[in-house]
Amino acid sequence: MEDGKPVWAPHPADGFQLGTIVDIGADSLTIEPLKQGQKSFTAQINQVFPAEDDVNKHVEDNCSLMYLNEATLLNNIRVRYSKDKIYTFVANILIAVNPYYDIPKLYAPETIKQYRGKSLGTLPPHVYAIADKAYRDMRVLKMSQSIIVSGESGAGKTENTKFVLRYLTSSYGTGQDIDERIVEANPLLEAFGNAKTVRNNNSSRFGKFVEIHFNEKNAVVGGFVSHYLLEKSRICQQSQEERNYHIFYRLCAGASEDIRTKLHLGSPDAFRYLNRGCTRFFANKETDKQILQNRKSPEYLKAGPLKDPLLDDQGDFNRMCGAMKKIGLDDTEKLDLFRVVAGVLHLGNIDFEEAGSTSGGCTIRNQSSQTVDYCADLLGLEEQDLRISLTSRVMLTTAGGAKGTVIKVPLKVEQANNARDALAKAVYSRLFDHVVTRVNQCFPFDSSANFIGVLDIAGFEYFEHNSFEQFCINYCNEKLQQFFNERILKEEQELYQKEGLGVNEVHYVDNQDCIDLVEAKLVGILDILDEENRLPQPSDQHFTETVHNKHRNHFRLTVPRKSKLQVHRNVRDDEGFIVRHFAGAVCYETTKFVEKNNDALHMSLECLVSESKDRFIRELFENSNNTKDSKQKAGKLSFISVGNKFKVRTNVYTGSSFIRCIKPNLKMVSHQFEGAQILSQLQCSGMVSVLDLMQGGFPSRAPFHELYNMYKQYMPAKLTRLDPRLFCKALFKALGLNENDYKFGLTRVFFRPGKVRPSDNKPLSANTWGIHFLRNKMLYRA
Ligand code: AOV
Ligand code: MG
Repeated sequence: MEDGKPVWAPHPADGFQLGTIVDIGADSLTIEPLKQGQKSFTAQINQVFPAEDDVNKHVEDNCSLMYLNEATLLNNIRVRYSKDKIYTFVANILIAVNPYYDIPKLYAPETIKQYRGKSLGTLPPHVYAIADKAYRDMRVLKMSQSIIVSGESGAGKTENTKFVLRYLTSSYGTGQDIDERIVEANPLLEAFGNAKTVRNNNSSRFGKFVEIHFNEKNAVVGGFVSHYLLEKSRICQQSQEERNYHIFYRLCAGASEDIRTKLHLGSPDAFRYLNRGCTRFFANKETDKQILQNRKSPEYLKAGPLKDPLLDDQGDFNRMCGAMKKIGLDDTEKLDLFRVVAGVLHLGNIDFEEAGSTSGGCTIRNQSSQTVDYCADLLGLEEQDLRISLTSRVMLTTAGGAKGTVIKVPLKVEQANNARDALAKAVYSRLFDHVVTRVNQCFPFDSSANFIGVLDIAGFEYFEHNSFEQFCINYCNEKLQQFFNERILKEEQELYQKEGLGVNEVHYVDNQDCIDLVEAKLVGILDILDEENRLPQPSDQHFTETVHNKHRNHFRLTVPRKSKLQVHRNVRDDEGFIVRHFAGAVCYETTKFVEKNNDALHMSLECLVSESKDRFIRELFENSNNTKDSKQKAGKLSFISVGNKFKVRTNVYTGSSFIRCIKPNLKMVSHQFEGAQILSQLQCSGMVSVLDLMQGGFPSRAPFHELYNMYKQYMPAKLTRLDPRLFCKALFKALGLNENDYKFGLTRVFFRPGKVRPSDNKPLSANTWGIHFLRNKMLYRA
């Protein structure tokens, strides 16, 4: 960086602004902004970056810029985004900015055709290019591949995942039902597993790994979906302005009269599980005002004041039914699903009040009596049994040495509320498991040679209040980040070493300590929580204290009060802890951690539903066969198995690709690029470390034998007798390439950033011509 040359300096809203250096201090610089009329300011040296000569220029592969740093990356993405070019490569990693509107033709069938069989880099960056690379790698290497899609909530993970699935099935399917079904399974999964949140109107509240399986001839034969961690707490309660799972509202809004009567459905606001915390009516919208005025209108009765103007529950219901039909669900099966959904809604309306007697127990409130009736009917239970099981629990006692005596303990109002909610969560989450299992039956396959898997899990989350759900999600992301670090950063350095390039090591933050903090045996937070659950009187407070005691001076863990983050000061030290994640510090409030880790039903309720008269309900509970171990299953074990599953999955392949999704603004609108916010996502996702690595390294490379094969026909016969490495040396000499721009490894040649130029309109010098020619002739990424 020199005086007078343009640089990128920090800007609070845009991330960076252009300026020139006017004075150089010990560790700070004085910058004069390029924009007229703005005052000079000082900035830390390490936060100021060299800018490209032409800041309006954009490139498809960020690595072909001259200066690789967070500022030029942000600028490149910004310029591209303003031209509707939402995809950008950083070497093999695809960055995808959510456009929040449908860009014409971007995903059209013609576009799918264009990308078929094309090497990465020959066409503009696209999610299809990544999908095709995965496919070609699978075919050539005869090895399964994974595509890992990550990013914040609302960044576009699920949409891009769907584009990958559609691309692969339509390009490499057999044109049979199966192809369509793999795509059509999504609306069904989303109806039961997605919900409106403050960050995304269609937020996935579960993680999924979708595998598309291929036969020996590399044609699609079937699919398989694994799911992780459905957010259960949402079933009973949602935060302000958020909703429960879509299916609840859609059923109320879209079901036929006949079904509505059968399931005793009314407007959504009649149900406790839907009417607390959800989006209230937006009375400023004319159409909604009209609906509201006519409270007897069919629209009002169906949608009620919880109607969300941004969502079309009725239309979505019809689309979901269409998808169900396409994947082969018949009417009986459909009704089975709806019956359970309605059963959960009615269950939520059951209320308790203190019993008059001295027993300390409770009874069901009078008004709820019809509700109990409906609920029992829909779930195939005896009404009387349901009443008893909700208000008392059966326990095995060891008192007085008489081991195994069964006693019935009355429940207090609060306990009965918890029992009811636990039952609702158990029923709904088993239903979701069933939906996934059923979906998997729609695209069965006998044998497969390889598969391409796409991982779409909730991105890193931090809210004003963060609870157990965020803790689990962020732990998952921590593991994902570690995998990314290892795969991209470690492997890259190892390659340089193996090829003998003598490049300095690039430092990146290893997050193993953070993962250990969560999952280590005995002292990890998950184990401490499990241990708390086993105590006779578990409490969130005691759990929190134990966590702090066991990790007094842990770099990754602090007490809220000591935190520099103002917002967390009001959380008492025994009410939470702060974890320093790779993507930033998050304060978790531990109220309900114990309860959320232990969704287990008490024994009486478990028995009740597993002996339901309704075959479907019975099967939901039979199949999972975890009656004995439900406590463990509901908490740590099922979660660890998520971690383990994930570990196994990602370790199997050597082939994996990454798509980093970026959310351009918090308002969820098109054409708005909030630079600072985007910059922080790029930093969080490890992209900035990748750039550091690339800037000091050699992001473009080509194996000698490939160059040899490509060029031998143009070369004198004498040269072609050389071994490929020597041949390339001779070739590069002949082309007059500058020796500082490339390095010869043992098996391939590496290029410095910015030295493999994409085609632009400038006339090329003899020097750049050589590399330019190389680029167009070959796949320059190994
Ligand atoms: P997410 O999966 O990353 O969030 P989604 O894939 O659901 O985010 O995207 C959120 C919304 O952004 C979608 O419903 C679309 O309206 C819009 N969108 C995303 N990608 C595109 C695109 N390529 N073209 C047009 N619109 C798009 V989450 O599951 O909440 O972690 O929790
Ligand atoms: Mg999603």
